[in-house]
Amino acid sequence: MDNTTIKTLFSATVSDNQLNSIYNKVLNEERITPDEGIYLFYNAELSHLGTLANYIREKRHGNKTYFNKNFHIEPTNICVFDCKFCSYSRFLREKDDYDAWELSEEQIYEAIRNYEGKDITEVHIVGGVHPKMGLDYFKNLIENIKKIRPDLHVKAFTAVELDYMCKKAKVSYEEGLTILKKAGQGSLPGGGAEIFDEVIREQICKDKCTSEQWLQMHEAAHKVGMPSNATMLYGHIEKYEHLIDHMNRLRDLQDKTNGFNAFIPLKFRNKNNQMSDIEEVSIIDDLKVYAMSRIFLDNFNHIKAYWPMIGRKTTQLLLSFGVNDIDGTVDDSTKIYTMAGAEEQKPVMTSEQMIALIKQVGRQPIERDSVYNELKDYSKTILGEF
Ligand code: V47
Ligand code: SF4
Repeated sequence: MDNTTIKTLFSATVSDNQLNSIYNKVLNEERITPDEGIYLFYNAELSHLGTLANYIREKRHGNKTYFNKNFHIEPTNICVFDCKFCSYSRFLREKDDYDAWELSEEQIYEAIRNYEGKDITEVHIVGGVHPKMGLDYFKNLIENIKKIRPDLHVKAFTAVELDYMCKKAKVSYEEGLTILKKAGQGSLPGGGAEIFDEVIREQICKDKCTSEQWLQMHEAAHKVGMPSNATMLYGHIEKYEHLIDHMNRLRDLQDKTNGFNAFIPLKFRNKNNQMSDIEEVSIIDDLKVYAMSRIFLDNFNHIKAYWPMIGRKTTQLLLSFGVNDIDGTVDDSTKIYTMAGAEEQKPVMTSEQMIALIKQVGRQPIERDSVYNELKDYSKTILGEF
């Protein structure tokens, strides 16, 4: 639907003047304020949010839907921190637990070698914050990974891991990131952001880096030339006001640096963690949060649905609620969500399956690299041909 048709439809059917004026702002590509964002969250119908988010998505990207060919390495789930929502981490004293792990360097190199000859383009490395794995260790690790596979883009370490490494090594964020960049790191993933509101953060993850530090780390990364993503953990004890505050802090930083590639809302999963008494939110809330992020974050190019967490069917629906990126093939190489009870207990999709998932809902599958250069358009490919 074009802009004028949507405006006519809304003005004929929506009696709330405030809503109508916010809708018009969005359709005129004017930035909405945090108060207007909160108003939409509480008062707009889901179908209206979907229409607006889809309008923005199609204006920017048409039907294009990006994915990449990637896998994850999680060096350890031993972690010095104790985030209440985390189902995955184990303390050092629990090292002998059957589900605690610490990969050796050799095991990590072996994992890279296993992809020899395969057209994978990215390795995503994140894990627990292990007290013995520091900046030197990871610098060396990345250098060796790049020796084995120089073409692989290394997307690595959340701001939480980086903050710990830099503090331990007594270097500034910029110095630490420059060392890792020289070793071959290409970008940062968006994890560790959770919810920036300090009162909520205190309750769900009080001992790891602060919101301010998370934002400073990403600002420093953008300054040294490493792009990054940003996440938001929704669907637990936060309110809509906190989601808008979170996105507003990101929008402000993006105005300053333009270094964020994608925004990724992450749905809280409640299995096997200290917040298991909290019910997971419904799919209606999922659609709403994604649509609102497309509407509010006018300076983020890409909104990503991370399918291993949200599931394949919801990912397909989200392609009409603002999402234009569905992450990668993953190859069953991450445990963060399987341990937290996500539907995807074996997260692996072949590229054929990713293409089919995108095509089934009438979108155009485009393979991208880690910084969104387009590698291949699969819209004309007959499934089964490759
Ligand atoms: O920061 C942990 C989240 C994040 C749970 O940048 C949970 O491309 C829900 O950030 N329920 C790490 N979420 C993963 C991450 C990520 C994933 C995929 C792609 C990218 C990217 C980044 O996982 C953590 C935390 O917010 N998380 N436990 C849970 N129970
Ligand atoms: Fe550690 Fe990350 Fe889990 Fe927090 S979310 S306990 S920092 S592994």
